[in-house]
Amino acid sequence: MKNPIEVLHAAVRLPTALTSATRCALLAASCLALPAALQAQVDAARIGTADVAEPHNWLTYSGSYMSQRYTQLDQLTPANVAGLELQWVFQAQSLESFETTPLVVDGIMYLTEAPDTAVALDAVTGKVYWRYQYDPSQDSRPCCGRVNRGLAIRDHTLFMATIDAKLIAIDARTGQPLWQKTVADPALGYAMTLAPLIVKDKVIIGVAGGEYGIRGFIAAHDAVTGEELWRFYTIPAPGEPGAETWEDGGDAWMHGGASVWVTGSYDAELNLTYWGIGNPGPDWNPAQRPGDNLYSDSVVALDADTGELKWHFQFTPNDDYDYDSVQVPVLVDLANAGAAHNKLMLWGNRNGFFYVLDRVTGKFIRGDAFVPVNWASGLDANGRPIETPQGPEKVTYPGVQGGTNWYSPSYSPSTELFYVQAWENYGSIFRPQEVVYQPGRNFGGGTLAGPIQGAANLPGIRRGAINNWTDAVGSGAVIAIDPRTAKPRWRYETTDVSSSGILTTTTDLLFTGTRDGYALVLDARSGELLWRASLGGQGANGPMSYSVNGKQYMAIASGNGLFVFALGD
Ligand SMILES: [Ca+2]
Ligand SMILES: [Ca+2]
Repeated sequence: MKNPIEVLHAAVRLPTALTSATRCALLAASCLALPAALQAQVDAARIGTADVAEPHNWLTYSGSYMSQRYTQLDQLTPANVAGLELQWVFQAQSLESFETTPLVVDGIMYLTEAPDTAVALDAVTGKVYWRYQYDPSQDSRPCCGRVNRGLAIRDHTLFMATIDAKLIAIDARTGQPLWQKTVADPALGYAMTLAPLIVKDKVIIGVAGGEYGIRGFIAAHDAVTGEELWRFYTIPAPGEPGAETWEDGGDAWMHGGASVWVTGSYDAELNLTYWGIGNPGPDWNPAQRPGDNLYSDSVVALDADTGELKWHFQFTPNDDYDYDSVQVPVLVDLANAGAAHNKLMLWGNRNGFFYVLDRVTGKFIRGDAFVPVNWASGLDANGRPIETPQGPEKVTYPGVQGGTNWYSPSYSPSTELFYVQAWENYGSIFRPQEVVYQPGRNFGGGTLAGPIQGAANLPGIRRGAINNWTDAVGSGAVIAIDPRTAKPRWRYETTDVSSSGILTTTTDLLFTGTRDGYALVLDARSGELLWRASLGGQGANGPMSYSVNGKQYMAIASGNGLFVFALGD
């Protein structure tokens, strides 16, 4: 067997005169080496077909460009899933929120831990090959934790978007940084928390900071040089189409938020990349920004080569409630579902409504509430909400964290159902206040209250070690929705709301996590509980599946650990 240190040295071409110890120190990483498996190149074509051609790998954040979080791996079935056994655990060194979806390429797993550390592991044993820790600027000021949701890979390069708004390229074989580019100024509230999306020769990213009066954008960088190739501002400047939806006539558009903090999707045939856009700012005081505030709370379809806008659909015009529409655009090909063709987009929105859109044109096909909603009585024929504002000191449903949020839903082409983690019967009282824009300062424009005196007040997306949640402030459910009707097919109630994503399989399993520490497997057709394990920490990532040497694994986060399961030998 080859000495792993020698393999690693060959890869990075360190001067041979250095001692092994010096070499290890220079690498600022563990001295274990990656096996040769990574020599195979990951290109966009491979990402585009991975879900079908190589389901043993997980090459992009949502598992495929369609973002269905659905795997063709079929070793785990309803009949045997009760035999799952823990294989290994990765314990993050960071105690900040652990929201990464790992990538797996030919037996190597790549993940991130907060704030901006990339790690390469053996996907069979959990052994760490290398760690690359980037220390972000103290200027960074994320609203909601120093989160990182994962990496992108192209060729031998990993891409990480940092909390201080840098894009960093890392050599996947060694963990060595190759280049870094400043994307925006963290002192002004810009941050990045998403996993980048590779489309052809480009790395596509977006900026968070919707609570700090930023002007959001999506940008494509050259994957080799890091140079910015195009930038799409999510708020039009005066004179551009859509600028008329910022009716104040002043500078509201310059600080109007519309951030981008969850990874988009891509349709190679249309060459369109789809991204969900966050709330307008100030979050809770719409009186300071009259008009529909495009493209906040919208999905945009951009030409992947140029960044040109092809269409948009706005879910929540002139949002009062911080209903970021950053959810992953789930692309499905489904016949007889209301379009002249099969190309649809499904969306479980933070505003409490589920939508079916035509992804060629952006046209609304159907939609319905999937949780109790009172800010609107329904959707009109064009999908625009019929608003029913509740007024001062009244409870608005869903509350500020929404009917769902950033965590990934799933679609199964096998069951033809869409699955979403929902927060039900959960409300907030919104108290708007005038706020003056100050660079880098919070621009929320109001305060919030929970409706239940003495109960756990307005949960953050994260929580501490003790779970004091009660049903009085809302409950959670996994809901399966039929896209042909927009109606629920089944619900699986949980004792707490959840911030976990969902994975489905071709064998009709559904994997998810809960905030009270369980990993769950449900029957994707019926919602019946098939297996669960108490892992002791909040689930806040997207479970994913891969296989190595014919053995299927399922990885799910709980607390600050990644737990990897497979059938016992
Ligand atoms: Ca409004
Ligand atoms: Ca927000």
